[in-house]
This record gives sequence, C-alpha cells and structure tokens, in this order.
Amino acid sequence: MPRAFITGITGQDGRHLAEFLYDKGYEVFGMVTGQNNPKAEYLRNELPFVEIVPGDLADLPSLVKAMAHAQPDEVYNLGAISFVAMSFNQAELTANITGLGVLRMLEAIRMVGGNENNPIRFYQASSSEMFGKVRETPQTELTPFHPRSPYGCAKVFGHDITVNYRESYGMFACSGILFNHEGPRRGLEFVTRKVTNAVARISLGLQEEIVLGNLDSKRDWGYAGDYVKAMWLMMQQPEPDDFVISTGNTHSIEDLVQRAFAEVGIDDWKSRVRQDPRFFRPAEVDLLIGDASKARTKLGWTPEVDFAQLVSMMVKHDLAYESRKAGIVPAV
Ligand code: GDR
Repeated sequence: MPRAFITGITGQDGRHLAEFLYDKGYEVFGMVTGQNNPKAEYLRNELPFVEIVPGDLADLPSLVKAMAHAQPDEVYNLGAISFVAMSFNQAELTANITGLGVLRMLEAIRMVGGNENNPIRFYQASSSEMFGKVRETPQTELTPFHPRSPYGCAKVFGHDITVNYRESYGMFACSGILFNHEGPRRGLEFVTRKVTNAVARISLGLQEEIVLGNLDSKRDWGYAGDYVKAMWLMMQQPEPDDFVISTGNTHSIEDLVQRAFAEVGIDDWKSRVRQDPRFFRPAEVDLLIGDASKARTKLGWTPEVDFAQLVSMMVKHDLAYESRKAGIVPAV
C-alpha cells in the first residue's frame, strides 16, 4: 500500500486530495498543527481513514519526527498561510510558514530519506500569485515571477527552493503552479465562496447585501476536485517537473457576482452589492490566465468543471447548507 503524507490536510485541497488518494488505495497521513486544534475533530469525523500526525511547518524537529513516523512514499505540501489579504497584516508569519516551511519540509525529507536510494517524492503547492503583476499573458511555466503580496513572495521562495533541492540533491521534488481553484469546501474568506454563500443567504432572506472590495480583478477559476488529480499525476511521472494547472479562461469578480445572483434568479444584483475599502488590497493582482498546455500534453490532464458549472455547484451547495442551518425546508 503506498503511503502519502499531506500537510494542510484540513484545508480544501487537503480534504479533496486525501479522498482521492484513499480511493486509489493509499494509506493517508495528515499533519495537524496546534494544541487541541478544533479542525482535528472535524477531520476525524469527515475523513476517518486519515491518520493524524502532529507537526508544525515552523518546527523542523516536529517535521522530522512526522516523516520518520509516516515513512511516506509521497509528500504533498499544501500547508500554508493561504489567504493573500491576511499576508499583508501578518507578513513575517506568512514568510515563515508559507516560505520557510517549504525549506523545512525538504530538509526533513532529506534527513529521513528522499535521496536517490530512498526517494520520497515531494509536491510543492506553488501558486499563480507568483506571477502577480504579470509579465505576459497567458502565464506558463516560463513566465517570470513578479509577486504582489507577502504571500506571493513567500510562494516564490517555496517554488525556487523546491527547484533548487531538486537540482542540488537529485530529489524528486515537483511544483504545481495552481491557478485559483474553488468548490463548496472553499473557506468563506475567499471571494468565490464569500459570494456564493452571501447569494444563497440573500435569496433565503437571511441577509440584505454583500460587501466586497475590487470587482475588476480577473481570475482563472477551476474546480479543486479536478486540480488535486493534477497533483497526483505530477508525482507519478518518471522525472520531477513543474506544471501550470489552470482552465485557460478568466472572469472578473463582477462576472462571478452576476452569475451567482443569476443562479437564484436575481437580475438586479447591483442593488445588493456594496464596495468597502476594507476589502481592497495594498497591491492587487489584476489579471490571471494560465496556459496549461504542458500539463495537458505531458500529464494528460484537463479540467472537467467549467466556470458556470463551478458557480452553480457552489450556489446550490450554499442554498442547501444555509437552509439546513436556518431550519428552512426547501421548496420542492
Ligand atoms: P486570491 O483569492 O487572492 O486570488 O488567492 P481571493 O478569493 O481571496 O481573491 C480573489 C480576488 O477577489 C478580489 N476581492 C475579494 N477577495 C476576497 N477574499 N474578499 C473580498 O471581499 C473581495 N472583493 C474583491 C481580491 O482583491 C482578488 O483580486 C487564492 C488563494 O487561494 C491563494 O492561496 C492561491 O495561491 C491563489 O488563489 C491561486
């Protein structure tokens, strides 16, 4: 039975990936941080097959112990401070966890195995935020980086150190440059889920309006369930490499809002949306659109869920979720 170790197991991608690997016959280990972390209880209920291993991306000895215990064949480093807006307020913490955390993982793997004789494979969750103020459109594996946030800067370090350890020590270390990927498990702080959840609540009469920041930025949004497949495919290749994972389509936040309201039959969405400077960022990433040709050719990967299906899936989920919470019986 192959063994997989996942950091960030309590997040959206960690949960999708754990299910995906379990279905493929993997034994799945998940690292959980902190004392009495409430997410551990949640994980035990939702994914009882995961063996929880304590550890922290800020603490190298804990990572070495975790690796020694799990003895993984594959390590997926999805753990990070992942909210770009928060990284402006907690820049040092972001650099430590999202950036240096990658270095610590690579070192822990080297200490426990991970050389040519005992190759633990390593996947780094790199991000389209590394492209930031984009130098070309669409973005590929060869597009230069120009990050626009402490989060983006930390991800560039994580990406570069992954490539460096591959080149320096012959490690099987690969990096997936994933564009935004969403779904019903997305946290409420990210714009897609914030919008679909608010739209569901407005349509159920539980909320009046939604307060947002910049409506003009554009993102290449895919479905998280499709994207974890790409992570696994990268780890099955004969040689480690880096891949852009994206849909190749881009939409503004305004498009997202409009489409989400259309799902519940509200055309006059403008009267329900207010902008507040609180949700604007000191520096913005205006336009992201990825070219995943390399992943298509080399991995045979293509996304299955498009933007319209994604928004519809999330609004439907949030309608059911909010109705249940409020004790509303859905109309048949
Ligand atoms: P992003 O995702 O920063 O692209 O990073 P997010 O959903 O937070 O923002 C997307 C865009 O929406 C604009 N926006 C708002 N964003 C939030 N969160 N809340 C608002 O109220 C709001 N109003 C407008 C933002 O300014 C931005 O332009 C995500 C994260 O998952 C990263 O971890 C990951 O690496 C990248 O995607 C790929």
